[in-house]
Amino acid sequence: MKQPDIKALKKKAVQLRKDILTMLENAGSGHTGGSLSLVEILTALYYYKVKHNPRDPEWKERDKVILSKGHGCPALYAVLADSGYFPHEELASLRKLGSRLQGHPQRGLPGVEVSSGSLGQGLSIANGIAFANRMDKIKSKIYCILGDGETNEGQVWEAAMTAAHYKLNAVCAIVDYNKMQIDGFCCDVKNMEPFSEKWRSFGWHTKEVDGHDIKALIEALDEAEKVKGKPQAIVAHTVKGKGISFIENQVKWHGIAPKKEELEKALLELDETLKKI
Ligand SMILES: Cc1ncc(C[n+]2csc(CCOP(=O)(O)OP(=O)(O)O)c2C)c(N)n1
Ligand SMILES: [Mg+2]
Repeated sequence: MKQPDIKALKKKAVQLRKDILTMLENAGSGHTGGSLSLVEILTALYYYKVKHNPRDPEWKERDKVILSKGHGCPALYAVLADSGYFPHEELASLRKLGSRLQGHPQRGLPGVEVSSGSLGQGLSIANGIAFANRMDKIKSKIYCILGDGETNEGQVWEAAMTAAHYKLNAVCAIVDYNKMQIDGFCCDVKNMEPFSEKWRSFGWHTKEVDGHDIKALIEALDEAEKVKGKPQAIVAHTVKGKGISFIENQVKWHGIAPKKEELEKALLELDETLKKI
């Protein structure tokens, strides 16, 4: 197994946060908090774990990442552009009329595996792909990223039962467990605790990690890949709005974009973070 350069990946995460905030400010709308909480999860996936080829996005043997919490797509777009799926300049077209980079991901943009945004559906789609791959004897891993609020959706738990029943060990769910959703804290809206125990009792191999610790995420992903006969859930403890002091843990930052002065302030903070890596 290749050795990850954790320092380089941490720097990458800072650059991705800059791209995310810049494109959101330019769009004038979008989901800031839930994009920033995703960054290390996507970094560990795309720059370490996922078997993919940006020059051949439809390569049959590729692993697939499904962003079930589709509103976090600015983070996905930043990673896909940086990986070479489309030109970096295209990030400036986020949420513009006729753009391939809509407010929720759409098939048609290279690297987007599934159109998403209507919460609760991604895991069922992951199961379907895993089933099809099993029939076609294609060895590929299907990663499905869910929001914690998203798991209020009953369909998630139907899919969780299905994946365990059919022993879909190609499926790995990663929950961006930032403890918040659109209207407030998850524990107030609909408490999902004990959360990891739920996944475990549904028959999943379950691991909790610090979702901003790239090394811990990588270890959890490596562990998940070795599991036989069970789907795997990685419950990644994250902070909504991670990385920017005045955005972290603020409900109001769920669905708004930074204004020009806020962007400038945020970019300065990220420069400081970069110096400390
Ligand atoms: C089926 C459905 N219902 C409602 C919404 C509106 N919505 C968008 S984001 C969101 C909150 C999701 O919370 P969470 O999954 O925790 O996302 P995060 O905290 O990562 O932003 C809601 C209710 C939606 N996109 N789809
Ligand atoms: Mg959340």
